[in-house]
Amino acid sequence: MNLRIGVIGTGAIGEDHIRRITNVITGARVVALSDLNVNRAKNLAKKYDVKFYVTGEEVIEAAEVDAVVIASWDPTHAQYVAASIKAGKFVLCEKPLATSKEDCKRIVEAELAGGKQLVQVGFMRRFDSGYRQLKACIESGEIGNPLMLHCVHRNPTPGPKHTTEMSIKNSVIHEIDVLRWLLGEDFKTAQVLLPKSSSLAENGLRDPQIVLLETQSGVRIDIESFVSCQYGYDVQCEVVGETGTIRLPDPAAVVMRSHGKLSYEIFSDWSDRFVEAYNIEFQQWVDGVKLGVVAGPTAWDGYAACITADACTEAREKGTIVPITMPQCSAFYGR
Ligand code: NAD
Ligand code: ISE
Repeated sequence: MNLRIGVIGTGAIGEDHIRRITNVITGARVVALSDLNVNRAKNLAKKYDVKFYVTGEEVIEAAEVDAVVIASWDPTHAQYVAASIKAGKFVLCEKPLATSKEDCKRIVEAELAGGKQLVQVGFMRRFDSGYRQLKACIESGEIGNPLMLHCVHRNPTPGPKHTTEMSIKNSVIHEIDVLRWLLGEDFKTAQVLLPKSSSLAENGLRDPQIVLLETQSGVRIDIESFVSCQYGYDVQCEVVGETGTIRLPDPAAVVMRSHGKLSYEIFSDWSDRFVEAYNIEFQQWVDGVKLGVVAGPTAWDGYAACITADACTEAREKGTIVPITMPQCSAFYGR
């Protein structure tokens, strides 16, 4: 039987997820949706023949909704995740789980109190085949222990309300999660360097930024965040180990020789670059929910990422290296 899904937030990725659930993956269908932008949401409800609700809470409480997808703006996530836990429904919340570690902590506590894991966070890079190959290679021991990671996360242009803080909490949070998963350890310090800002970064945005993280075992990581790089969507990750290095592959693309140049296309946004990862993420989420389990990044992972992102914000504001204190993870989350 199809899992009946309610979607909250039908902007860029919300619409993409509706299309994915309807046309790409199996075993689920969208039955309800909601968005502050009523006209857009009603049009989508009509297009996909699903019920429109005025509020996200109504979607969560609707009797015909088995599970919830949250794809509204970052600051709205915490309230909808909390409501989903209260309603006892499985929920896939786009990253970040919340915009502060305090909100994440409340979510973790509510889930623990309910005694059942219900929350998955949309850290879809864990499902990307390139990152999976990196993880398998690290775990095989082929390059020895990882010592340093050099990472790049570039977007052509930022969203209209993008802030200096969001470059980390909304964007670099992907690296924070996927590197924690890749290396299997938490971070112990954070520092943020602010190079000369691009003249194309508007409204006082500090862009690029360099995030420096140190893991508990001493691996050093540098992440360049550049949300107004203009030329394309570009995600890079190189792991330097004791006996070799490995690098995240670029997505397969046609190599062109033309007009005296050798070239291949660079994607322009995340929806193309990580399309396979989103598809796998959703298929595995649906399959897991049907078995009554969360098969991806948990609320604890969302909490750990937010603790690290908050430390980065503090480090940027203070201009210092900030220690990261990670609370003891409950056995409930399997660690
Ligand atoms: P968007 O602005 O295109 O869409 C967000 C939608 O949320 C808008 O239509 C807005 O009207 C709606 N909204 C805002 N507040 C709401 C509320 N209280 N209730 C219901 N709807 C509300 O943004 P987007 O790019 O689609 O991003 C949406 C979310 O997905 C963000 O949290 C973002 O961080 C995340 N995201 C994740 C990825 C990824 O790679 N995993 C990629 C893009 C976006
Ligand atoms: C966006 O919300 C995403 O999650 C994208 O993956 C990321 O590259 C972008 O910077 C964010 O704004």
